[in-house]
Amino acid sequence: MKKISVNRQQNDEKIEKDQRCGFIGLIGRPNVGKSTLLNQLVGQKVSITAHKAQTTRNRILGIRTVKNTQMVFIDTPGIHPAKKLLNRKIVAYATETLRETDLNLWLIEPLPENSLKKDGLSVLHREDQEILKMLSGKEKRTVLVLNKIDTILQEQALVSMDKLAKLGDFAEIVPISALKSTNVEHLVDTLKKYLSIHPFYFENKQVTDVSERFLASEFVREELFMRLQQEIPYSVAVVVEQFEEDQKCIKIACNICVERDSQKGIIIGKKGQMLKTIGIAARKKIERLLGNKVHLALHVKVLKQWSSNARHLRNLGFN
Ligand SMILES: Nc1nc2c(ncn2[C@@H]2O[C@H](COP(=O)(O)OP(=O)(O)OP(=O)(O)O)[C@@H](O)[C@H]2O)c(=O)[nH]1
Ligand SMILES: [Mg+2]
Repeated sequence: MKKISVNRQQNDEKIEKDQRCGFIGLIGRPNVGKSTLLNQLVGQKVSITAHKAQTTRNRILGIRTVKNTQMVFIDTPGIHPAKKLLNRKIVAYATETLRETDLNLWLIEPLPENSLKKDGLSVLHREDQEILKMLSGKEKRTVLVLNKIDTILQEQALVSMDKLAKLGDFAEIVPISALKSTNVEHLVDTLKKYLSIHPFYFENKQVTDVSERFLASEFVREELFMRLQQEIPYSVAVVVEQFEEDQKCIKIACNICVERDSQKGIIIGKKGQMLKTIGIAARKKIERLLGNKVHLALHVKVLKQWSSNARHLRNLGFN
């Protein structure tokens, strides 16, 4: 597995003694901006994002090493009441992460206007009430991150923070906009003091634990998420069948697995136009990631009801 790394100027600087290091979980309900924040924190796209909920399906590490500090962020799937087997598995990835972290960032969106008049737990969305319960039972510290402050007035952010502060014993409350990168560096500075002295877990230049192969499949899935409607994004899984480099380019072939024949037709589109558009957009993203010319072949395959079938899920890597 080839590791994805960047050449950061600071990595060339002398690493001081007394390294500080820790695992930091990004926890929250779907669509609050966890993956957007992870990408900002590591300075490159290692986790896909979309305006639809339940985009992330795996635990994805984003590693940020500056001088003597290494922060290992863990992006997790959004926590929600899950019925389908696939969703139960991905929510478990998130809740199990809580056992392994040194510190957790609980991402939350600004409270809606009708909540600003309320007090106590009722200001929270039901899913956030459950997450608060999970975090409260843990001895680890939680930093509450109020994301998407670019969508509200400062006054509303202050009232939101005031109400949220009363709900738990948070180490800090930090307002940010992950999308606009507002206050993200302040968040990083704030986190440093919660890391223990420990040798680095990863090499200085490594930014993620996922392979280029996995990211290629995720970039295809991101295009499917962005361009398809209703239940279809939730019925697709992307599997890389070929990933080979020759002198001219990297040849990648992916199977897009769907649950029903009708979904296959929609993804292929009239005269294959939809699949072609998805392929071109995904290829451009993969070329940017790999810094190489890519030949991308996409095939759509029906794998009946894969998201509710334990054997299919295992074969697709959801253990
Ligand atoms: N306006 C605004 N939008 C944001 C911000 N952060 C994220 N978003 C948007 O919110 C949507 C969801 O972002 P993601 O990063 O995919 O959210 P997530 O929490 O990882 O979602 P799941 O993986 O489904 O749990 C995307 O459309 C982002 O562009 C922000 O600070 N401001
Ligand atoms: Mg995500």
